[in-house]
Amino acid sequence: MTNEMFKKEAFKKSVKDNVKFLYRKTIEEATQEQIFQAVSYTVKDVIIDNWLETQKAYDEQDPKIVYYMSMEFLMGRALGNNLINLCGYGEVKEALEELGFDLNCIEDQEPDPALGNGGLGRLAACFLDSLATLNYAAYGCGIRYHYGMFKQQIKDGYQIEVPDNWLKNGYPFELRRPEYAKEVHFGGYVRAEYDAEKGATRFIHEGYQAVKAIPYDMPITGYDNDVVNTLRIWDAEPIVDFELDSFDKGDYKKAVEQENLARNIVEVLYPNDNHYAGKELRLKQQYFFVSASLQEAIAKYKKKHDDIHKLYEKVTFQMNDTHPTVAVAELMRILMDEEGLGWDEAWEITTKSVAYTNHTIMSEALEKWPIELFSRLLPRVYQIIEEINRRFIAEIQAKYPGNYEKIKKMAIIYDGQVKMAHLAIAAGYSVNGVARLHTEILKNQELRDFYEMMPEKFNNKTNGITQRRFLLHANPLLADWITEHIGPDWITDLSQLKKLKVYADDEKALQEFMNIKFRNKERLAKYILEHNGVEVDPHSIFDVQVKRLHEYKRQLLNILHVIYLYNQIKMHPEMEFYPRTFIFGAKASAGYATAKKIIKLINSVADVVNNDASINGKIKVVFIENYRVSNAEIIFAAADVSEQISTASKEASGTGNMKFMLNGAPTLGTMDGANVEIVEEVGAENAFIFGLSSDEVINYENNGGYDPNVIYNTDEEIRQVLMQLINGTFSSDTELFRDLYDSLLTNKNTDRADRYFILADFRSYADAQKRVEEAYKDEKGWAKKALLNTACSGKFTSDRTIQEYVDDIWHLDKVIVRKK
Ligand code: 26W
Repeated sequence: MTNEMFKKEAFKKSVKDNVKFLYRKTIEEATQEQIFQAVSYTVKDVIIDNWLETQKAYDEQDPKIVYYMSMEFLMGRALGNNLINLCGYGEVKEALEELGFDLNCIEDQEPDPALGNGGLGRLAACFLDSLATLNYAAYGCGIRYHYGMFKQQIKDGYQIEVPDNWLKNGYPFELRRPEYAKEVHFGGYVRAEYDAEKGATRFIHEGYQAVKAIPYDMPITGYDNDVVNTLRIWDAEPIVDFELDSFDKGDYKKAVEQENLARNIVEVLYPNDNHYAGKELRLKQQYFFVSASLQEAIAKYKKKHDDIHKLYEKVTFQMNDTHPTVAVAELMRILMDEEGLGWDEAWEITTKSVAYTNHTIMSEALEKWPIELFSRLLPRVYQIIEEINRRFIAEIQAKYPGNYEKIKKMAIIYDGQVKMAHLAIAAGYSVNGVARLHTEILKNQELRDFYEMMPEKFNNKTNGITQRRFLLHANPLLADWITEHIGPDWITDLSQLKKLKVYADDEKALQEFMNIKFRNKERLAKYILEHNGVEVDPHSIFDVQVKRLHEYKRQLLNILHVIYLYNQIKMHPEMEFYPRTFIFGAKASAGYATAKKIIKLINSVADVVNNDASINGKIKVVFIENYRVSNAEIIFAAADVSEQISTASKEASGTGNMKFMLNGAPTLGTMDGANVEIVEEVGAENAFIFGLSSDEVINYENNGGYDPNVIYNTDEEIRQVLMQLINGTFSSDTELFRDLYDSLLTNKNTDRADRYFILADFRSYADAQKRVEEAYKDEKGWAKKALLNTACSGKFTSDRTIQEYVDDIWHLDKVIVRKK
């Protein structure tokens, strides 16, 4: 696939010109970073034309628009992805070679825009890619954090967080749009005023602090269709620049406060994943981007339409988890206070415009704001939520007369807190989970009362990932091989991959497939040597667990099993053992002590195991520093085994599991999240499943947990592994891992022992690992499993997910931009 716009000679000239104009340098004098900037500007030129064309098409065709509201967009690098989607990657690579540059190295100059934590943020990025590729009008709405996800360094085995100053050199793929600035108000008080003419009370917000929201647009290119959608992220600026004379006016304090508010609000992404901390600044961030985005959406709608009552026919807002849920009340406020509608009209429009996706059932992730904080920061919005709550409770009472338990469980405001999930469900016209099992758990456990009261709102949308980034860009060798065998249609229709099934017994094809895997393993081995200084053997099994560090994801189970294997090899040196490289990558939230301790443990085990000559390099343990989107692409392509070992019921979906599968790595996992559907697609014989089921876990939880001490006392090998945490095997400080040891065996006031069923699942996990080894030794058998994983991964494209959102929730129209 080629693109006229990237004719080599014209491209080279444009890059040279950009280097000259931007840096007053010749190509020979420019640094790699400067070449990156120059190339990016050339690519942006191509994009701008399509961007304008897309805007024009939207103006003419007036499609319904989805606003995907998300605190996080984990975009990853844009240059390579844009070249892929513009079908210019090959030409540009060659053009740069002729200029003496390697496109891969140029791509490496780009900072990862990491405006997200993990799954939820990366999903938002995949969705934008699919929306543009499928010709739907969509805006991403978010925050232009000055500092994204921190960079992780490992020092002495410990995680160190380093600020991610991604805007340091200027980011070429963004466009500042000051002409669309909006004002957002915080604090102050609400004054009620009776309007005799209308016979109605008006509410006037006064004494507030104001912040100016300035949008920056990032282009989202569709694949080979000339569509360019927009990710609009908001930056904050003070309304009036700090003026000395305001001191005289007595406004000095306020001027300083307003300036500080603007400075702080978008400074940094909260690095918590699945953990609610209740920070005031976070609520400010939420309201800031939600208010600016809604104002913009309504202004845009009103340019073309004069009946605000029909807003929902042209506009829909998807709330990515509860983080933007204040949108419900803010939309009500705008419709009533600014558009002059009454409550009922405003409520009808709102409840036909907002929809909610739930991404987690971890109770510690639920957002519940203290009413003191909420009402002080957002007095008018709070007032509206109170009224929504009052009416919602009346509805509950009408449906369940006298049942006060229901009110206690379902009210939006209760126990001095505003419960954002309840607000999202009460107002949303759709509530969806992100994998079949997850949605069932929502309906039958977590949100049971809501499901009972309004079953029609609930639906499932199993997550997906974009094959453009995670196969076409990440794994060019495999992408080419697939295209040679089944043609290029898989790039926009991933179900085509099933055509590869005919090669499942074709020796030549299997051989080629595994050769590609081997070359990708060499590429990763090189990366690990360069970045970790550890040599790993690409002939060993690459067993990979990369994801955020969280107890429920059970990296601890993985590393305890490594210790167990190490003990086995030490005890029986003659035992047959297929060499294995255990690869980890994970960031821990800065304040999550247990997670950080697990990182230290992994690195401590790595130190001992990697340096023990007596095991002949049979096991290597590698912790890849600073796991992020850009190195993820290299890692997925090189994996033999995909570790998806969360405690069943805890992982809403997982999306890494899909990226591994797409790249031909069988899943070693529990029946959790989307693993269930992965196994359904690929067949149980091509996965390695173990552990308690979600029903069993939930059953234990509802009955006070289980007792891990029984296992500790009866299983000698497990006991040995646990003892090694506190006997100096992995640290001269025998107390270093005491907390981890205790967490597995001792009930605390707040927590049950082994909350995540690590000991309960240990034997079953070890057996599954044994099965992996046996299967891997059968070379042809393994190749077949690997190939079938790729062949059966079609369901897990975000194109399918997005089409389901469109069909069942958003009802968007396709827009054609390309006129050819
Ligand atoms: C308030 C703090 C906070 C921050 C982030 C709470 C919750 C979150 C996210 C919802 C956590 C998250 O990323 N969840 C993940 O979402 C993915 C996309 O749907 C799923 O694949 C993962 O299973 C889920 O953990």
